[in-house]
Amino acid sequence: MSEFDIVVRNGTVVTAADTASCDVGIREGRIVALGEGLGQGAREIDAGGKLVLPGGIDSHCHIDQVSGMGVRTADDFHSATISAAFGGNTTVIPFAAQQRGQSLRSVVQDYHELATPKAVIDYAFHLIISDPSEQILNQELPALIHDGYTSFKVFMTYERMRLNDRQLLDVLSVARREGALMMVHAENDDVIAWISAKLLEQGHREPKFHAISHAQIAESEATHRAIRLSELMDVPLLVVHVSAEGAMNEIRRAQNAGLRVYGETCPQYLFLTKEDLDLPAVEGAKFCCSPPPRDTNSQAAMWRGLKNGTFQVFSSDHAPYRFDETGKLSAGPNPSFKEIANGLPGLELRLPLLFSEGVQTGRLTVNEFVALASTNAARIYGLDGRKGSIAVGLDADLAIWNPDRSVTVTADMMHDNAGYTPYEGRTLNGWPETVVSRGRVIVNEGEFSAEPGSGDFLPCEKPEPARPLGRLLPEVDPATNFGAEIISDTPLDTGAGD
Ligand code: DUC
Ligand code: ZN
Ligand code: ZN
Repeated sequence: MSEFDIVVRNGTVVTAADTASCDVGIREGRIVALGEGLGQGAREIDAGGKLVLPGGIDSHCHIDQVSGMGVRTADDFHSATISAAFGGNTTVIPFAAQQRGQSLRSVVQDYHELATPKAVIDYAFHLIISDPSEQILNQELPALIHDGYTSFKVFMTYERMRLNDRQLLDVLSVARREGALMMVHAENDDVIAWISAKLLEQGHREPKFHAISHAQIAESEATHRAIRLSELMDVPLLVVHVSAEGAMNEIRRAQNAGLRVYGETCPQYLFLTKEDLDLPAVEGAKFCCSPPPRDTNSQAAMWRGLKNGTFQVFSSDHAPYRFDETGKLSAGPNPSFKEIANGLPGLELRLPLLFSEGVQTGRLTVNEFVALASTNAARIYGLDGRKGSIAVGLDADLAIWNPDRSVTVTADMMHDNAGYTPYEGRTLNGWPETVVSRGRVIVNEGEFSAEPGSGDFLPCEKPEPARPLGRLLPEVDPATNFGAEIISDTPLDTGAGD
């Protein structure tokens, strides 16, 4: 009888910390041995000349979700997780997104019903909170955090989703009290609306004006404001999909001041620019996302932020819409830039793009790549007891990369439902050829094998303990009844009816 279910032999095993030539022994879905000359496996995988990396964790993707603009994304949990697997991922963290008026608990239930029968790799959920009523903040959200939904995204823009500053404070105070992590889409809604109105008044409708309306200053101002609000509450904050230097510098300054502010950027801000939105007819709609791609200086800044640690997370923000009446053109064949669903596909190419242009060019070490691809997200979102590294006891989630394989990207190769890729025609150097999810070889030689519904839900641990009260705020003053205690420990009165 074999000692292991699988042995991955002769590869170079890379974690965020170390690089070693050794074999990986897998039994019952977990890594049980690392070492030289391991005993026989029932299945042997020769990884000679290859890199054995932890499976990627794409911690920001929108799957089967109605977006901020009211359009459903193109993938279900089957197509999205297959696409993710082909891109070297073994975990995704999409959103259970609340529309106003909905119970968060029932939203979560709905997303489980979408994911359970279809997902082929493991998944957790972030929440999206668009309606922070007292019921949500005092009852549903604390209970859900307790049940393993320990991070949530809020929006400072989008008519249907945005929260005002007072609501952001309400939500932050729950994050503090319950030990959850708030992620923020930071763009100043009024700035975008004001510029958009001026552009439309002057007859400017084309997709390229999307990038102009989402001015960089709208992003840096909102990033600054979100950081200051989280500082007031002394809770961690993660600023998602940072696109430009101004916002990045706000994050860096906060980190230098000792605040627990994390940053995330995405492939579209490294590989695309606003010029991509300026295509004939409405072709530029394929590249409309928020924040928009900027310019080559911004791309260089994002690479710097990945290298110097300002960004801990590199995610896809996968939000695919077909280029037809179900998606990008749902408002008609000639929509104004305000009517184009925001978002791009990215689950499958996130890691090949970063590997090719990061590791192969020398911008990043392969260990830094692993940190950005997987390890940091596992730690930040409370999955590191199972995911994000290669170590005895962790789930056997591996991506075996051939650094010598070059692939020229075409839409036909993609496994998502977008029908196009923003990275068409690019040649990428290095490719994840074999993917192992909890000890199952799900991708090999371009073939896929895993049953719909074989992915597991992953409850997340609380990310990090709250710091003692009163560091930034005064202790409660009995005369005024004001202070840190008030903010964090009393049930909320959101002032509804004010
Ligand atoms: N912007 C978002 O906020 N989410 C999905 C995609 C996008 O462009
Ligand atoms: Zn967003
Ligand atoms: Zn998003």
